[in-house]
Amino acid sequence: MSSGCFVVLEGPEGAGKTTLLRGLADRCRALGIGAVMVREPGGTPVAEALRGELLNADRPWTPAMELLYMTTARADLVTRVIRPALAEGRAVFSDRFDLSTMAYQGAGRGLPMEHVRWVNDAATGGLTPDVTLVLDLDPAVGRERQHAAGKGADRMEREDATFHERVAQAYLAASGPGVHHLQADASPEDVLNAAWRVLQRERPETFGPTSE
Ligand code: T5A
Repeated sequence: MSSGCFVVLEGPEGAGKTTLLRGLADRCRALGIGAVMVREPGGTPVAEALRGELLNADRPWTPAMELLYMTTARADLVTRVIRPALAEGRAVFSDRFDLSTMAYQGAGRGLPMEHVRWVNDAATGGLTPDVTLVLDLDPAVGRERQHAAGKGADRMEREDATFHERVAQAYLAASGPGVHHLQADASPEDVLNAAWRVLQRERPETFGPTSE
């Protein structure tokens, strides 16, 4: 049986990850590609409960607690949902994963990157995405989009502009195997088409050959 394909969508607040995830889900459905969509933190009953606490603006989390709870939620999601789906040969799309922890708890909170990497590795058992699509967008534009959509600010979104600038810089600097940057100020349809071209180039056996 094939080992599936693990795709992660990343980027600052309001960059369009959820919108892209929906577009990818529709396209997979239309093409008969078996796909599982998850979000982080979340995706299991335990992880969704942790999400509620982590994003609750009234909770006094320390950076270390935040790191440990984010990765606890990830450990549950990886064990119960992501690994089993990949073992069935499915495509798994996750709205955020390990790069979020590097960007928010590492660059944003200033925790030592080696601690962030170690804890993440312990949580995932070394699972890494096959493809990471980073949506590049000025964080101020992302915030405007969230305000325009009427989204209330959660605990992370209440952090000041310099925090979100550090997060955005970490995303801009992200590189490595399977990491691709997409211009997120394009229309949702153009972002979806650009993402799909990357997936076809990276995994033609799952997403079909590119027509380029
Ligand atoms: N976090 C998470 C950590 O600190 N560490 C971690 O390890 C992890 C996993 C999660 C929070 O947790 C933190 C990061 C986050 O602060 P969240 O709500 O899931 O919170 O994350 P957000 O990024 O805040 O989610 P949003 O839904 O606000 O942003 P999205 O998903 O990037 O954007 P989306 O698709 O909802 O779009 C926002 C608005 O923009 C419009 C949409 O219609 C919507 O109104 N839009 C566009 N407009 C113009 N052009 C486009 N191309 C557009 N695409 C979408």
